[in-house]
Parts: sequence; C-alpha cells; structure tokens
Amino acid sequence: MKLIIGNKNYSSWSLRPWLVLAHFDIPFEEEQVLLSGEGWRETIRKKSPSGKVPVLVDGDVAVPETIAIIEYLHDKYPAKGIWPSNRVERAKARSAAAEMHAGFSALRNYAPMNLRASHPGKVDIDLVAGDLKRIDRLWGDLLSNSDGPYLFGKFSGADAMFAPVATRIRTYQLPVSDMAQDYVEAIYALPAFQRWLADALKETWVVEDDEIDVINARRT
Ligand SMILES: N[C@@H](CCC(=O)N[C@@H](CS)C(=O)NCC(=O)O)C(=O)O
Repeated sequence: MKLIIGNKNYSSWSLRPWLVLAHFDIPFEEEQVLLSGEGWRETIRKKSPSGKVPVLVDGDVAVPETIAIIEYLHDKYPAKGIWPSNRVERAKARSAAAEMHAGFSALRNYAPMNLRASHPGKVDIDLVAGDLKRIDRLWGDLLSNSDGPYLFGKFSGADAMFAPVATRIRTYQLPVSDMAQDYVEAIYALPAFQRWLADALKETWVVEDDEIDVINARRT
C-alpha cells in the first residue's frame, strides 16, 4: 500500500491519512510529489484520479480524498481502532472529522499550515475568529467528555483530521482556550506527528501561496 503525499511542510491534507497509517502501525510506503514547479499538476493527475493529494494506492485501487482514505483504512484494518469502538462516540468522531473536511475555510485560507514557520500576530484574528470559536467549543466539548489527551481519549481518525489545525494554532499563536492549547501540545507530543515534523523541517521547498507574508500582501 502506498500513500502519495505532497510537501510535508505545507500539505495539511497529506498529513492526516499519513498520521493514521503511522500511528496505527499500518505498513505503507510513501511517495512525495511536489506541489509547485513546472508540470506539477500533470504529474499529480497521472497518479490521482482527483488530481489532488493525498491518494492511497492499494493494488489496483486508488483512493483520493482524506476522509475516504481514513474510512478505507478503517474497513481494511477494523481491529486497529481508527474510530472509537462505541457507536455513539464513533458517530461523534466521524461528524467532527466531516466538519473539518468540509469547513473551517477561513483558517485554511488565512492561516495555511507551515510547519517550519513561526509567525505570531500575522493572521488577522477577525478573519478566523468564527472558526476559532467553533474549534474551542467542539474540542472543549469532546475533551471534557473524554478527559483527553485526545478528542476521544485515545488518538483516533478525528485527531488526525484536526492535527493541521493544531499546527496553525502554534505557528500563528492563534488565541484559543487553555484546553485547546493543551490539545495542541498533545498533537505535537504524538510520536507519529514528531516523525512527520522532523521530515518537514528538512524540506527546503517554498510554496508562495502558503506563505503568510505573500497571502497578506495579496490582500492589501
Ligand atoms: N478534499 C481533498 C483536498 C486535497 C487537496 O486540496 N490537496 C492539495 C494539497 S494539500 C492538492 O492536491 N492541491 C493540488 C491542486 O489543488 O491542484 C482531500 O480531502 O484530500
């Protein structure tokens, strides 16, 4: 099984299923494709039916879309516990994951994942305030219920979906509740996340569209 991913510093969608594979000890290879430079779109289109990464390739099957990849892994490895075992908890975890997949567009647009960077104060908080409020509420409710350190106690597919948000909170020092801040630390403490981060910090590619100074300059 192979996961085709983008740049580890910037590709937030790639991080999510990679974390599931790595954390749950599922054997996989990874292949990285660049998200910039000449011909990059054509290269991705040859490997991914949606023309986007991540895409999971398992034999003849190519599965794009983060949520679908996580569900495919859950189907293939039901004993791993990618989703909580309790039906109600599982529904809540899938709802949170789906909300992340479909929403939080302000955070995605105005505070892109950039693991190597530290840009406190560079995100206009008014633009992302609604998303941060929802994050505080959603994470707060789930963490109070589970007692942490992850949204459903043990790390699950829901945490994989929110890991890139945790990195944005740290990179841009976005104001969140103490509980959310502790959750950010828990994501950074996860050994699988540390492995991804170490690889990301070795990368040298710069994707201008994901650099906050470029984004802010375009807005003015
Ligand atoms: N909805 C997709 C989003 C994937 C996505 O936007 N991936 C970015 C890289 S992080 C990409 O492939 N961009 C290339 C493009 O948009 O052409 C998913 O859940 O996997």
